[in-house]
Amino acid sequence: MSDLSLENPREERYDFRAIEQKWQARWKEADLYKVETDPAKPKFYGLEMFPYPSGAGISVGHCRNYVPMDVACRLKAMQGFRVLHPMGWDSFGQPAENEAIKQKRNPSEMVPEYAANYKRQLNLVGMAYDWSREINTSLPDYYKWTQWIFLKLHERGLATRSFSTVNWDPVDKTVLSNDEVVNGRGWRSNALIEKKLMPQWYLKITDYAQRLLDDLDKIKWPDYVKALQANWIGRSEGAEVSFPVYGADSTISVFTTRPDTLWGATFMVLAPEHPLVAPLTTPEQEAAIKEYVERAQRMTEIDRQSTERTKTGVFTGAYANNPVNGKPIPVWIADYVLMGYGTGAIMAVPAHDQRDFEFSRKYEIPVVLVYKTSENQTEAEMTEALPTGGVMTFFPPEPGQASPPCPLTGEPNNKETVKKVILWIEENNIGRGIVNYRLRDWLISRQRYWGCPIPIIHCEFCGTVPVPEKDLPVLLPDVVSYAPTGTGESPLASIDSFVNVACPTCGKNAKRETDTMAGSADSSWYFLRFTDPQNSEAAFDPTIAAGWMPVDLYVGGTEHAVGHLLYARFWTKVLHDAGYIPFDEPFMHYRNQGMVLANTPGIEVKKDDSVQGNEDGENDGDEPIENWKALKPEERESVPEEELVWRWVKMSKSKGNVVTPDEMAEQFGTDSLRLFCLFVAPFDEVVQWSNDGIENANRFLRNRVWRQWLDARPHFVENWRERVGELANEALSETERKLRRKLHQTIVKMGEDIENFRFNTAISALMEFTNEFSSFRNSLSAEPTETQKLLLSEVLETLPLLISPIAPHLADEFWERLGKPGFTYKLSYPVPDSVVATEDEVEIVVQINGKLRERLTIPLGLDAKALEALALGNERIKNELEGKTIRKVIAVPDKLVNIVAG
Ligand code: ANZ
Ligand code: ZN
Repeated sequence: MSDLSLENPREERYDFRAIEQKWQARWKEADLYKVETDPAKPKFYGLEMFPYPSGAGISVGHCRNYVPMDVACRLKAMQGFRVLHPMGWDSFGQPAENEAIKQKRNPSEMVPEYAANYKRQLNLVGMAYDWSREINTSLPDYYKWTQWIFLKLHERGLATRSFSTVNWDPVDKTVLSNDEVVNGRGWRSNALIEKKLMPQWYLKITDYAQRLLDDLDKIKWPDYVKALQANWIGRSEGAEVSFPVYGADSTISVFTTRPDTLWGATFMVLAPEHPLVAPLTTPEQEAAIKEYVERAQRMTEIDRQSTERTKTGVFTGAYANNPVNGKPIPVWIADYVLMGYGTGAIMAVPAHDQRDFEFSRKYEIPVVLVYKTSENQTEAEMTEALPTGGVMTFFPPEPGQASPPCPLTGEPNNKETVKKVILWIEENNIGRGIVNYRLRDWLISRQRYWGCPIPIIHCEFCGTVPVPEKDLPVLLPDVVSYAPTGTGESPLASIDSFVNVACPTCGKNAKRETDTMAGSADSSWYFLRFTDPQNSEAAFDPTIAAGWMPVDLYVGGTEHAVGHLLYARFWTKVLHDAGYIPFDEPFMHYRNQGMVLANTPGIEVKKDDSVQGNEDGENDGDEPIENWKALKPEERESVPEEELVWRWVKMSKSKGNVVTPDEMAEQFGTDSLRLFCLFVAPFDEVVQWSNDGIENANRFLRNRVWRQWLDARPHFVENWRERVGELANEALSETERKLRRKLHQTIVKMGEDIENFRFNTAISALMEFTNEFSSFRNSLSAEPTETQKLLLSEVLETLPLLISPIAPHLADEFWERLGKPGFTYKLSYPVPDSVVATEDEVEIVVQINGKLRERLTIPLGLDAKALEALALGNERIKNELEGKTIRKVIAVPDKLVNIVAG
């Protein structure tokens, strides 16, 4: 039997279209992927970040995310786990609304249609979802419970409404939370973000800052994602110190990480938005201050904090009193101090803080060194601040100074000294040690239509009244115009029938809250709903949720590292504290998949035009590409070939470079598409998409799997399992033993690799096996022996189970062609025989003076003496050693022999 026969045209064609359609229909008919709830089985909950269904449908880029998880979950099911691997739609929020506005359609009509298309595509890709668990966040049966959780937060004092300066997106006409502002621009619109003062709902995630930080230790996430969260939470230890203002009844409180530098604080700076700015400003300074405040308002936070910019500021005319020495110091305002951090005011220490130093030089404010590197170091000679190094100088008490003199002369500039100073300022009532977090409260309200209504009623007499639970859900009304109003008010505010309501407490006329929740609210608990998706009495049954949660493996993009992943952890902790769930972390393991890039034609453009909007409504965390713009297919025709500039960029509709699974399934088959998605690169690496790759995957399945399996099929011995004893190592020839060993090694390797998300190496192992299978078949004569038939039978029956997670259609087709009933998904993953899988030979290397000279295949487990003899007896080595004296031989069993000679 030669390999040529593999190409024999008379053989049955690999008709993947027919096979895949047939099995998808049968799976559906049998409700094969219905979630098993048998509590006797161990559980596995695998979850992908659920998508917002866009009109574009899914691309092969999405498959890179969904297929691997599907494979892992299928394997788990075959390993005897009850598996929860659900899918649903994150359909409230800006992406859906913007798309609806663009299409001039109502999102409530559009979403189900797009979701149905996603579902069709996911089935086409062979995903093993239990669709009876599908959820859709924009349907009342879901958002009723989003509102219920909001009420729980409200009950616990974690949902509050306050006036504050918010990020205003002038294009999308809504406020954005901090994580939705990327480089000073809106995450969807790319517009420069402005600041606006508005009443807003906040969730007090800051109350959970420390736990969110500490509990990162409980979960197995990639280190860099944990680091991103830790940075975002931004814990810093320091002190709050109060500075009395001269001639006024107020004090300025500052947050400083360096209270040890108090003796060098020579001025203070308030953020331009600080509430004390107006009251402290003297009449002479009023005009200048006013102008500066207005200018600062128009700038982005990023620009304000840029270290490149020359520092600017204006003197308020007021002075404060440095509490450690009683000296008057001027109070300035400057835009490098932000209202949103600490107290919005700082004590400036030009000698030890670079920003303060630059500021002091520009405005000729004195510099006082707290730490000196030499006794005669002077402030005048400094060219930059001295943040580290030196020892603390002696500060003689000032006349009239209230506080005791500095007790820490001679101490080094380090953390220990900071701690001592904190103790000292606490003893002397100058300030207190505090921990400050960079994390801000979560701005949850949006002045947009397409979101979950906030279940609150404003009553003139009773204040803020939560909608009683029995009145949930507060239904999102139908509207004619749902586009943002641009006034900062939600479109809901113009619907009288929605707004006007009786107060649940006093019954008088009251008004509903018209803000809706940001989409991030919906996705902060959907993983809980999936455990009990049809519950109409509760968000979830606590026992059922506890039986599935936490999610064992979560996959998704890193663009959510500080948004969604943090919010979901927060809500989980709140629900835990409220007694609804026994666990307080939602996702035990988290992995993020690599992006899929497509080679994309574009043209060079001037810098300003190169900003890419996310027109397709995806939050893809995409950065603009400098000096280049993708061309859509229709735009391409007018551009001469030589002007096209090709770039590898993320596959997305806005770049006109999307490859759909539909085309790939039609052309090459779903099983090939799945195989390629897994094989192309390690899961977390960026992939350059190519149709050649999927064609190769198809060729592999056709030539190496389909043909070989079909060819061997006539030799299948029904009762081979009962006769497996005849396949013991001793009974087999060398070639036979090799095939069987490879088969069992492949079972081990594929199982381990899939579990560890090393899909590409799992597939390499499969490929190696099919090579071994091919050499074995080449060695057969026309009529195989009984033993060989048994061996072929083992392969024929094991291969479908091995490939079932990856190529489930082909697997079930093989299974049926063996005359066996049922589906491979319901069967057990093959159990490897460890004796059979053990190598009896190893390859070792022979080195002379550390250089590789020969490789030898030898029986496993030879001792050092025997190894040495083998190596020295080898012809090649003998030649190499001619005329040399052997000084030493080092032999490491099963690994190497090194000969030192000269
Ligand atoms: C005096 C000082 C002396 C400071 C010195 C630093 C070095 P982190 O570590 O990020 O928490 N700061 C406080 N609030 C601020 C605000 N709203 N806008 C801008 N800067 C602010 O940084 C804390 C330090 O940043 C604080 O410690 C304060 O300056 C400044 F040699 O106080 B420091
Ligand atoms: Zn009332």
